[in-house]
Amino acid sequence: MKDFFNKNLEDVDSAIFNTIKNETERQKNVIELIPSENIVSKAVLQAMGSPLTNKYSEGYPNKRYYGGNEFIDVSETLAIERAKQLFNAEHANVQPHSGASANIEAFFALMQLKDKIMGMRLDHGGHLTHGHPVNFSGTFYNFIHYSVDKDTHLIDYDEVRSLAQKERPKVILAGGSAYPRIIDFKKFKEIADEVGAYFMVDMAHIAGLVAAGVHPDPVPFADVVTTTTHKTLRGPRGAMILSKTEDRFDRENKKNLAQKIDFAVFPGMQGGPLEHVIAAKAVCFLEALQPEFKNYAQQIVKNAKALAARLQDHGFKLISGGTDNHLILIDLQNKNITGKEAESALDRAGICCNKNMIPYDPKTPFNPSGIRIGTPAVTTRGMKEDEMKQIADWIARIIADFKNENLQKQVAEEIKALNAKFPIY
Ligand code: DSN
Repeated sequence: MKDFFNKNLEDVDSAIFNTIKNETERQKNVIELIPSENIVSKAVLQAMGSPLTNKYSEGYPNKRYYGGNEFIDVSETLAIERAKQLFNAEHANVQPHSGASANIEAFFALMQLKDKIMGMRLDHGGHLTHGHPVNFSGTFYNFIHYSVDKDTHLIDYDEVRSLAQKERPKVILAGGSAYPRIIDFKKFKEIADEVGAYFMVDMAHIAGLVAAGVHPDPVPFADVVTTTTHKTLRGPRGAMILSKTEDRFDRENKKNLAQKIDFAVFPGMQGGPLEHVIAAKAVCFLEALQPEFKNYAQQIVKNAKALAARLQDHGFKLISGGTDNHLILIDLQNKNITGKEAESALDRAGICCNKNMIPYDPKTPFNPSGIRIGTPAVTTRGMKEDEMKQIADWIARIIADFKNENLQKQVAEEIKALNAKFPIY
């Protein structure tokens, strides 16, 4: 038995070994433009692939339901303290397994079943967990959705205000997964205050930009902020919840807001935390606290702007006319190709992106009119504005002739040559 545990993966399970090898090769060879993906450091990988996965540690540092947690407590405490330092937050819970879990837990802490909450429509840039009817959020809570303006594609804060005044929600939620522009969190907070609502932000997409100060910070304004840790923040797949300590609307309760959040995560929604991932989150936060991370996040935005500008030179229509952050939403209606066709043609050429609904899309989620691209992963590889122009040129060539498989193969080879200059792992 002892020998079994000391064998390498290659010798124990060649199928999984080869799959990991193939996937790593794929990541090396493609231009990764899915804006929610990134490439973690070796240090993050090492923390994730560690024996910390063996440990049960239900509870919180120094308040566990299992013994033997003296080292796990060190790691989780470091993750909490670094998260608080990075975002200047009063409270951090680093246990949520995913962004969806973090949102469930935040809702559970703030609301009763069927309470009213306002969020952005999914097809206007919101998120499935922001009240879509097929999701728990749309089933358990009474979601009211705000839209983006039909012409500018920007959040219409006047609409948000009048909807909030009419509906008097318990929570107003900002943030999303396909909104390419700055979100005015101060304005949202003013509206929340006017109607006596909690203000919650899901900053999953922009957390790295916020950490580096290249996107306005929601933390000073929001009661609760959820985020994943694996997008622009460039950490392991997982999430966390930041919050204020005090509950502005419930000072009589024995629990303050920070305690309500912790209680909603465990024992409310989750069991044993993934301590190997929490250790990797701690590493990610340490990396994000370094001055180099600021340069990285600035370059993400510069790259997105360069990519957007060159795509526009090629006649692409961009939702909202451009980008302020890491992502670009392309309206393909003038290119006679659907999002689905574009995604698979680009995929065959080695450019990964995802089909996406655009605001007021006449098509369906399975075959929408847009694609969503972004620059976090290519920026991690070290690519800059010149490479963004090259990528835009490839996208334009592929889309203009999307059935041409020879062209796709040729571009895939050109991409491999470029990627060889920007190695990962
Ligand atoms: N799946 C994530 C994204 O791609 O934006 C959001 O959950």
